[in-house]
Amino acid sequence: MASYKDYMLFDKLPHTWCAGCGDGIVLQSIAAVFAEMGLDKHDIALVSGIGCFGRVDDYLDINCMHVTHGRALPAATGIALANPNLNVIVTMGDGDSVTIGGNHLIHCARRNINLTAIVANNYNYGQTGGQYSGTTPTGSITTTSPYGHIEKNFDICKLVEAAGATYVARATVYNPVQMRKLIRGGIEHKGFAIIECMVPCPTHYGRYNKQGEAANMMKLMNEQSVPAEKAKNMSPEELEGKIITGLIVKKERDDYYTEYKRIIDAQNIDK
Ligand SMILES: Cc1ncc(C[n+]2csc(CCOP(=O)(O)OP(=O)(O)O)c2C)c(N)n1
Ligand code: SF4
Repeated sequence: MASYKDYMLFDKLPHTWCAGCGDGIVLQSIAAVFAEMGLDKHDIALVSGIGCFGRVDDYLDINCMHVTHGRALPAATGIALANPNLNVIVTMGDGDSVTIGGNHLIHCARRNINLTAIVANNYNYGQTGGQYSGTTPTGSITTTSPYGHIEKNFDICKLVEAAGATYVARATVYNPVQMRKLIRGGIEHKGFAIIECMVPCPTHYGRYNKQGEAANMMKLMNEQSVPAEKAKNMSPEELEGKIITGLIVKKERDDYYTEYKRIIDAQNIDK
């Protein structure tokens, strides 16, 4: 039985993340799922964007590509279409995925590109000093909203569901067992899968919003969590400020490559 350690580059440690950062829990979860599934390293291609979470590829002993901020999804789309047999994983922060890269995200979901997007949502731009992003909750203090953020934040799962994603899930680092299960489900799913992983950034978001140390931030996340099944029977008012966790969407629809191949085959076009 493989171990998560088989997929890690331990000589690259110690990592660059701050003490208490949630990114390491997501990294370990990803490597553990590779091990659990017994994936051959050559069958995995991981594309990461820029940011604190974008550093996950530094510590993984698999094929990785580190691309520009907000552009991980188009790079991964190219890989998924060129070699449909690969397990294509994309790791992005909330800034990367739904702020600078939001356009790519909705079109990947709409097209149902066969890849697994893993988004570490820490409610801010961690690496550049804690500026607000598209997911920063209204009223939060960040370096660019010192009097409280006035904008309405994106709900990543609702956004991609509306755009056509066929697998949508969310977990917090308080519950890594659930996180692993959902990441595995995403990799096994054929089509666009996204797992939003809620992670604490104690250095910026936690500090500015007086949420205490990482352990406290994790406890808070757990208190705010509501299982997706239970949330179905709750009103929007009851769900205000809550984090809906678990599998939110899973449906079957041909992925982009399958649709494309069908047309090529039907018209007998020379490939
Ligand atoms: C095109 C471009 N714009 C801006 C930056 C500067 N930049 C680097 S990391 C980052 C924020 C990353 O935030 P997020 O994606 O949420 O990841 P986190 O650091 O929070 O994990 C920004 C704005 C950049 N590298 N490239
Ligand atoms: S700045 Fe925030 S997101 Fe970045 S490593 Fe530190 S705790 Fe993690």
